[in-house]
Amino acid sequence: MIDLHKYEIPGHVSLTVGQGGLPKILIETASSSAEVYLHGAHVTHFQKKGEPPLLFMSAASDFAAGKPIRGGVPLVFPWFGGREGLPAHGFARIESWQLTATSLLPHGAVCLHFSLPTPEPYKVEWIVTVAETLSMELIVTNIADKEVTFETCLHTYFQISEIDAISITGLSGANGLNKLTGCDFVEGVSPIRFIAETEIVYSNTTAFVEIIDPPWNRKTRIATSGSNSTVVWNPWIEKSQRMPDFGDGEYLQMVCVESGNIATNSVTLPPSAGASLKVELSSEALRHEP
Ligand code: TA6
Repeated sequence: MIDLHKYEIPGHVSLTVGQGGLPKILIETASSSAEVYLHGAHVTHFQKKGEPPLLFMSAASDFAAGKPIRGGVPLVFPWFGGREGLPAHGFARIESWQLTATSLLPHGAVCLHFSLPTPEPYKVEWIVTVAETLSMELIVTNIADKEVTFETCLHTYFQISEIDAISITGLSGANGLNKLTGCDFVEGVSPIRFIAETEIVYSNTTAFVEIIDPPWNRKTRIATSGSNSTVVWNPWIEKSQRMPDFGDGEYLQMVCVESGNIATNSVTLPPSAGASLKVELSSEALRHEP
């Protein structure tokens, strides 16, 4: 067992035992705090000082080998969705990752590097930077001698005041596929609001998306690079009741805005080539109170 304590940075990075006895990394900066489990290299918490948490975590989540954590930022790789006889959303989020480096950057940001001990054909690196914002980058390199095709997605769960109070902007004009009806459509100009179970995959879209949360006076921006797909998901009542690792009423306090490359935006890499998916989460007040 590698001695992980060598990666600690006093006052900024510490290692502890989290839920389910899983190793957890605590990060503190002048403006924020965060938590990352080695299980799935899963960011489970990010909160700016003086604000509610930015990420949602289910109180019913599993924290166990072989099971995904429900909330935070599940790392979806190398496929999105279900595969017969295989783990949904790929294996990356249920594998134990290696912490390979930690550093304190100028201006006080904390940077963590992880790698996924996968067999060929992939080399997979994950970089999490905690500051006033939360930046996450997934770098996949093809180390085989033939091309590979895969999907990636940061399946981010956002904490919100109330599902019927928020709206989502930034996807106007994007090509949407409603996964519940199977219908393709072009997103209109009005902000997206939620009145029922919602699962939409937007393709060929690189615009930043914002979650507008008036009761919390908060605007959360999801800015990306290397992402061509966005998924917007809320399970609503019935699906929430069917998920054992999710509270029946928790759909009221969360929304998923997921960034990556799925379906028609899957990634194909020739030998030795690499691809980067980067997401930066930031928040600001909607109204600057006098
Ligand atoms: O991103 C939406 C989705 O594909 C939904 O179909 C729902 O299954 C969600 O992901 C959560 O998937 P999970 O495997 O984490 O339960």
